[in-house]
Amino acid sequence: MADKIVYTCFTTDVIHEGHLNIIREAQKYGRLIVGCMSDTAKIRFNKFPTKSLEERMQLYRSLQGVSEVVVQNDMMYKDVIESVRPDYIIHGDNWKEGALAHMRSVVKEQLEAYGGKIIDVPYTFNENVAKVDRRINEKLAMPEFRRRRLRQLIEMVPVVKVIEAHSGLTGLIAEKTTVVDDSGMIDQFDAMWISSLCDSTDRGKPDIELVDLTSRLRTVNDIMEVTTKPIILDGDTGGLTEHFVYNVRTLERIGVSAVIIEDKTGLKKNSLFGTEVVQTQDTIENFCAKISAGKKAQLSDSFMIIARIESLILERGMDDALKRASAYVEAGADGIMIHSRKKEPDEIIEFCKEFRKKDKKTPIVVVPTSFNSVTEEELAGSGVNVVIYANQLMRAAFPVMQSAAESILKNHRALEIDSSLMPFKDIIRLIDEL
Ligand code: SPV
Ligand code: MG
Repeated sequence: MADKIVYTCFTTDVIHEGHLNIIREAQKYGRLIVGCMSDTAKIRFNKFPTKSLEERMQLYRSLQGVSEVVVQNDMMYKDVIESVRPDYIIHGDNWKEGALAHMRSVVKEQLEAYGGKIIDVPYTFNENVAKVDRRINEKLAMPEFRRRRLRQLIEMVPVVKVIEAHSGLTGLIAEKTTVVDDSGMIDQFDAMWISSLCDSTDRGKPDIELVDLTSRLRTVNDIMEVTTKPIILDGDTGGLTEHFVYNVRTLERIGVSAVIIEDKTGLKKNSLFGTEVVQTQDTIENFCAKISAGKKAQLSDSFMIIARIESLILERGMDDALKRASAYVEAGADGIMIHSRKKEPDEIIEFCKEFRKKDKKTPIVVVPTSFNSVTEEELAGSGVNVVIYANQLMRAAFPVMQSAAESILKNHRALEIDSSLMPFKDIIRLIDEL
């Protein structure tokens, strides 16, 4: 037994009874090596680090019964299985279900190739363990933590994936949805977009800056109450510069990570209408002044003001878009959003490549609603840092709600539609109770 190697991987920032139990059990089989999941891999599990990799390794090393700590970069254990060649991998039996079950089967196959074995120990679930998890989430939801998380993510992952949320419930979907993707990796969204289009539509109002910031903040607050992920607010035109400076302060104080403002003026219409409606682009000078004033008003280092360029939407050409991008960065913008309503991503890719020739660093944000065939990988390869799925949750919900209403009206009862509806007990599983 003494020469056998037992391996376990920890993704945690705080040790609780469950981890201690794993260590205790592991020692019955041999010498325990603990893997410390890297930040990038941990994020894909929806476990944003509150401690650095070094701090986590230090924490694991300090535990009695741990003989060595190594970094695990691959969530599917490939790197450590090759380097450590453990005789046993020990894990809580919670990995027999959900997205983790896939990971277990990949690990099992790799181990069995050379005669290694999995040890499943009953997952420790009690009030203390739940409290530790809750505390981590509460910490992550604090304004200081949440606000800086977007900048951290931009540094940590190849592309930050953002999904629209317009209510507490859609916030929970953004927060908790975890899948095994086509490449066999576990994945989740990194951040949330509070779209002016969806926030207005949810109130039955047009997307013309009619819903004021006070109302928008209600949505932000509803989402913040039940989530930890960073928030990017669609700030429309940013309004009057004299108002924008106050709004920057408000947003950073409550923990919003970024506001995106677009270079339009007058009555704003949604960009997806393009040139079918009258839309006026702001002058470079005015918009730069707005960006600079916002940056000057800002108190924290982490809040981002991202400048959105409407030149391609308004068919003003690539040169205008690129000229504006440089000017906005010069004025202090922390990022550039370039928008297009073309079906193909070509003009977006061209913009990114041209922009990156001169500017390697400033984050680029895109919203692939129309050019939706392009993959995150292709966009990242062209220099994009943040991809926003700006309205899909609302568009998914609306037709289903409408057909439920029609079915009840047609049949004068709810029986016919019931089999297409999610039982409420499944919906409320998303909702945490204290
Ligand atoms: C929004 O989601 O409100 C946006 C993105 O501004 S778009 O609708 O594509 O203009
Ligand atoms: Mg908008």
